Amino acid sequence: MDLLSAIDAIEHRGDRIGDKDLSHRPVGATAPTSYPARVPALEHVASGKVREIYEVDSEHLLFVATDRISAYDVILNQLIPDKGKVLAGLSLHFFDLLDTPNHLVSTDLSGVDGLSEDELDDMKGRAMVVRRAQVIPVECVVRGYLYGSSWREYRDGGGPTTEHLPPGLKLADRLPEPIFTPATKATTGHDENITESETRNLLGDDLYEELRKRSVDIYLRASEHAAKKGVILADTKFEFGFAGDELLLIDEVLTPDSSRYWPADEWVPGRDVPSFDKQYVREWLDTTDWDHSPPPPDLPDDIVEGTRTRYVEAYDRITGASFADYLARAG
Ligand code: Q0Z
Repeated sequence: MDLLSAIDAIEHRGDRIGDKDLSHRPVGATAPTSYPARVPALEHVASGKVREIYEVDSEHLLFVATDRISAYDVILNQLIPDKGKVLAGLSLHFFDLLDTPNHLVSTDLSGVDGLSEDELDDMKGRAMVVRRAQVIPVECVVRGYLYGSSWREYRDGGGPTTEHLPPGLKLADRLPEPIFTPATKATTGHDENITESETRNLLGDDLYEELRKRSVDIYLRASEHAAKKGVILADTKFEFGFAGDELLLIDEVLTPDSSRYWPADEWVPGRDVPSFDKQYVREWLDTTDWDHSPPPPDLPDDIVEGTRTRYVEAYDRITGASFADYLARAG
């Protein structure tokens, strides 16, 4: 580890990411995509569990997907090599495919001043210059299948996400049509599902209708695309923002971190469905006696490698392209 990174690491030891207390985490290798991540030349704007945002100028941000991984809502101690590049590659694939107004400006970082060669090298394939938007404070969730928090609401007698659902559905059933089930970022760090009327009150009817229409339309197009590859897009979450009067799709799109992807041949209604990307690491974690509160156990090297392989397979399968080619093109 170089000296600057080491100093930076120590200075940021008390940092929190999202609402998680990460002070238990070792100050280890500190490439910009590891924890804690800082790019000294740029002002740091926000940290997510696995993403970082820096300021480029008043109208642009640098959006970086790190190799961090979370499981059971806890950030694990090990990085998954290339995971951030897989997620960035998937977002780029869908920005291109969907051709809907979005925040992407460029993956070429040569116009971002002050980045070192090491930082540029580390960010290749995982960073995007994006238009800075005013973020709409509602997570635009679309569900085509009954799972996760929506299943729990349904099973327990109903909740905000089940307002428009018929009776008699089973866990993981396909819904008669996709439903728009917005959520707000609660202060607990967990998203909180909100009803249609709560969302209309927050956004106004016009913006509500626009976001619902755009979100469901994107979900339908992406799920048709996934279905051709033998993949079910069970649900996904979009964020939107305004740049001037333009409504843009922002943030990551249709990545395994923002979506629930299932291998179609493993979908059995009435049963839990293994997630494409995280099932493998979860199954290893389940062999330990970890209670899902920090600190998590260290992942053995073979589990790190196996997890990386699954992310790369997810990229190849969902895009129909080759992650090796993506890396080669990214340089
Ligand atoms: C997205 C988030 C992350 C922490 C802010 N184009 C944009 N303009 C303005 N703000 C955002 C975006 Cl994408 C924005 N988030 C979510 C992402 C780390 C929080 F990488 N926060």
